[in-house]
Amino acid sequence: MSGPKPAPLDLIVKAAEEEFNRRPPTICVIGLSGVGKSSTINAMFGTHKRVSATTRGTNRFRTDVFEIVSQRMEGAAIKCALRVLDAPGLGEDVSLDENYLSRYRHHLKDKACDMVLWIVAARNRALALDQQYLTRLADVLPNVLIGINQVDLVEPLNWNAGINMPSREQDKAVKEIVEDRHAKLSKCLRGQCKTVAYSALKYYNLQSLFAACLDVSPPDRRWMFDLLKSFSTHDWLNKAKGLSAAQKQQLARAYIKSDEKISAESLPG
Ligand SMILES: Nc1nc2c(ncn2[C@@H]2O[C@H](COP(=O)(O)OP(=O)(O)OP(=O)(O)O)[C@@H](O)[C@H]2O)c(=O)[nH]1
Ligand SMILES: [Mg+2]
Repeated sequence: MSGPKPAPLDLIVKAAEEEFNRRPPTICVIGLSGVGKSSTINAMFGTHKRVSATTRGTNRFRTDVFEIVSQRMEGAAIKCALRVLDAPGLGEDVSLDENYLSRYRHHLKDKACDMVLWIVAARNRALALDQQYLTRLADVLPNVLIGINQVDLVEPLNWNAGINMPSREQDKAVKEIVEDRHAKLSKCLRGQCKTVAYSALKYYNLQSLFAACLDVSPPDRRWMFDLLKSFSTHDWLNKAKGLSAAQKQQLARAYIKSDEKISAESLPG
């Protein structure tokens, strides 16, 4: 017995593009000022949101829609869209926080977001502000993931640039940080949540963050986020200063599964 005839590729592409137009996948990023919200979105999705090392990079509450041409599907490029809700970091100015919080609440309550990525900086151990904000938004935060960014800046600040990974000491510290932040932040939420440590700047562990984003997004929308992935193992390996081309290739092979193309048949019918 033969199954249904697979739809021709151009029909699948057309249907996918229509779905992106109708309701673009939407991610909301929240976190204190300068934790790397915009950098994280740029690293995962290849967008060009403004990043700043000094004063606020994102200068007002905004909903951006980015057009992204996905090359992830076998045999075809797809015109996709991504909606990002982003605000200048909370906690930057007490006179602005109430406004941002109520706007986040408004958007989240309307179920306009598929998922929320709550970002903290690995070196920040003063979590009271994040706890306060999480508690105030907890009832409208169903699909939330906690990201711990900037792990390259964890003490004793001896990032292993040769392999673009934390040093042994940093790795140990990062594990302690993940345990501590997870306990302190997840208790403010109403359900379970996952916590992932990474570095947007170094592309370190970005794949784990991305996979966790897929996990928390609604199952029927996961394929859309998956098509939007705009980084690969090479982005991480290319920043490893001490690896030979052969070593890079060997490592790339070990991680290649996560970079594999998506087949048209795996998209919903
Ligand atoms: N070392 C390091 N620096 C990072 C990382 N991610 C972001 N940064 C830096 O942190 C600074 C702030 O990054 P942004 O992405 O602008 O942070 P933001 O949270 O969007 O900031 P606001 O929009 O002002 O709230 C910039 O100088 C980035 O280059 C990281 O993983 N490691
Ligand atoms: Mg920003």
